[in-house]
Amino acid sequence: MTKIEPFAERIYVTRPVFPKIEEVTEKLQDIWNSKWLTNNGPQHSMLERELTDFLRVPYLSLFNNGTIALIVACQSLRLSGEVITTPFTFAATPHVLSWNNITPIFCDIDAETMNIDANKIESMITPHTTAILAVHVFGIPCDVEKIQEIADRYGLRVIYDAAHAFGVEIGGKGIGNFGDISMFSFHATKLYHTVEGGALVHGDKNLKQRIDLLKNFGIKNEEEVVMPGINGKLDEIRAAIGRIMLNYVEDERQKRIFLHKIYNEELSDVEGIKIMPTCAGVKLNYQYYVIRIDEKTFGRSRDFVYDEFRKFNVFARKYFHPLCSDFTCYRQLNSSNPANLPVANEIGQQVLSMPMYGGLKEDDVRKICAILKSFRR
Ligand code: T4K
Repeated sequence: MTKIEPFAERIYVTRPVFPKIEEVTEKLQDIWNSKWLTNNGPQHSMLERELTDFLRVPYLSLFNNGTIALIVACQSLRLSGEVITTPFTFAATPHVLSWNNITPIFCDIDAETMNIDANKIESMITPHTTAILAVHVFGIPCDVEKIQEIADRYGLRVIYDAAHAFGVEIGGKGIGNFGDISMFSFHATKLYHTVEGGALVHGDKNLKQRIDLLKNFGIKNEEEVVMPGINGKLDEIRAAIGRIMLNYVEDERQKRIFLHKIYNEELSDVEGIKIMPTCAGVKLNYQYYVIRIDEKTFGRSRDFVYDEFRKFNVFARKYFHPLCSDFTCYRQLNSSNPANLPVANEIGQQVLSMPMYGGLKEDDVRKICAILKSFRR
């Protein structure tokens, strides 16, 4: 077998999409002419309208990042007590509950979708439960129907952390139309970004008013401050970049669809590697490409692969390991007991997010897969 040489430069798990600098300069000139830098300026208003259309949702409020947006989502619904969520997510998800003085209750995940297991939610409900905070992890939709059915039966609110799910549609319906509120992250590492940024989407006009007050210190007018709000505002420069980036998102998605197919082609028959699930009736965004490595049948552990990849200049990531339930701030919770989370604990040891961004070439992906296959024993 021929020896595989390391990549000449580091291959990261992702790379942000950069717009043409001239387009940014042009928009900056508009901002300079307007003498308006932040606090609900014209770029902000236009981006809110454009994203409302793009995501096919009734109402949308922009934010300076997805985490502040989620904190405000909990405030806007006046959540308290306990909220049922997933341990298999980015740290921000349970942290927004803690910032609202709410106890996260970790529910196990589904072995296929890696999302909260809707069949296990009901057994975790107590008199203190006020909501379900589910995550469409890696852009794969949760079981939205079952979650809503449980929420309706118990009078619970539903918030979706849709940080990974920009542009995803279920049966032609924008994914932001499910639950009470959904949050999108527009961080630089996402398929669509505003450098840093995020949004809350929902179907209730009064809720939009409340959310918009909460993200602006609760200021109603110069004489009245009506609630203890925060500063969650997106500035004009990032809103303008967001407007430009809307023209890039479909092209980037198409490039990732192509790379996703190459990964599938190379890896679907490799014993011990599980590729991403497919979802009937769902328009996916192909933001991530995540594999699961079964040590028994692949002959090597995920951690071995992660370490060895680095020697070839491939910087894959263990999204999401450690589980949130293993963080020092959460592991004392009853629901964090690994016996309660067998699937999440198993998947947390197996997942690896592979490099995925439009700038990758077909040959790069084929080489990454060849390196991976060379590790097999
Ligand atoms: N909920 C969920 C489920 C989330 O995944 C996230 C964020 C949130 C909520 C919170 O939303 P935000 O408040 O962030 O809007 C990254 C992102 O920073 C984070 O937004 C994202 N999830 C998470 C999954 O990934 P890190 O700590 O892994 O990022 P970092 O800096 O290691 O970047 C990853 C790779 O990207 C680097 O190895 C190289 C490349 N990179 C990164 C940046 C920032 C670049 O090439 N250029 C860059 O500018 O969290």
